[in-house]
Amino acid sequence: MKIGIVLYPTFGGSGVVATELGKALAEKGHEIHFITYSQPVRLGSFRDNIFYHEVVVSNYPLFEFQPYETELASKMVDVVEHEKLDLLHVHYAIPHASAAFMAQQILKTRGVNIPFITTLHGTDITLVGKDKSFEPVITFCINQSNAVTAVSESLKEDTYAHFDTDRDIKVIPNFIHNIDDEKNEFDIEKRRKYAADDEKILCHVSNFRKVKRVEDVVHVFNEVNKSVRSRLLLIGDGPERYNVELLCRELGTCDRVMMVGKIRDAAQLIKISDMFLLPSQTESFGLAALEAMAVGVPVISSNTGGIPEVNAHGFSGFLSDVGDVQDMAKNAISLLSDHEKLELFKKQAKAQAEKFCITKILPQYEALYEEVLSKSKLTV
Ligand code: GMT
Repeated sequence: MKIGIVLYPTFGGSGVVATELGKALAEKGHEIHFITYSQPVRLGSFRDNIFYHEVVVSNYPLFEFQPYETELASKMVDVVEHEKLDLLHVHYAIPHASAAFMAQQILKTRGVNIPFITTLHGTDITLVGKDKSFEPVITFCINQSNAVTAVSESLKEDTYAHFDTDRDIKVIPNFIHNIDDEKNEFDIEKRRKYAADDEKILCHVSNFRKVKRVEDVVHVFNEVNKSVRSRLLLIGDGPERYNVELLCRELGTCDRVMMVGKIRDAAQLIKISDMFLLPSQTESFGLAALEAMAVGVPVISSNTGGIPEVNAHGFSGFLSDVGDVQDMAKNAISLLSDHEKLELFKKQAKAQAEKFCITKILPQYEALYEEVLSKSKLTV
């Protein structure tokens, strides 16, 4: 199949999932065309069957806001027509699904029939619960997509709660492309750069937005460090970073907290950690937690949204109510202070992640593509 994948090229979960999906499809022989405004961060170096089409946004002085959606729709029209794509798969509804609908309508007037699939990722749905101004467009796009998928049962339910739609939404969970591949060998020398052998490492990866509650990460760490000598590894960057730095100064933990900023291959650093913290306010899936589990790192998380579908309480880690940093710290200490239990949870975390291996998920997307294509051929 020739598939156009529209995505955000950034470190955000939807972009990571879309890029890894494209890479896996390309490995199976499909021809993949990524369409977005800069090279996806997870794309890496050249690969067979993968093409990248950059959407260049004009900065004509009249525009106070650049018309990205229009440029994107135009690029989709061009790529579909000239690369003879079979279907479009757009990740994140805003504005990818509405741009895809526009491209589809334009192509119809040129005698080209192209179906599009929308994958809902989280904040494209949950954000709308707070900002109703998006609602008419998103409802329309959900109803007009040739198929809709959501990354968790929880997100599917949120979609029905926030939007006036009863259309079928297929849950296809996020996945892990390479479970603990050879690149990510445990590296004791690397670990020693961050912590002494008798110290534990707690880790958090995110875009440091409010929804991630990174300050809770610091509070949990502060409690843990009182009982178990530890270090905190913070990976990523975003609007809350400064507040987090202030909190560390206030608590006097700066010398034990390492903020490494945005890095491309976080798995190598996550792997030297003993525990991953994800105390989010809401999370449709929690890909960062799954990526930690895949390299054998247990997860202490909140029990919100789709996280309980990923992190199995008492098996791959522990779940607590949002904001209950005391409970999170208690669970963390119970694991970190018991060597055998920690080793068991590390193994179990990896076993839980294997349920989300790409080999189980890819066929679900391929089957959906086939179904959508055969339905769209019938309607021509
Ligand atoms: O909100 C983010 O952190 C970014 C966002 C995205 O689309 O890039 O993440 C959402 O999609 C991820 C991939 O499906 C999920 O793993 C995240 O849980 C989800 N974030 C939220 O729901 C807050």
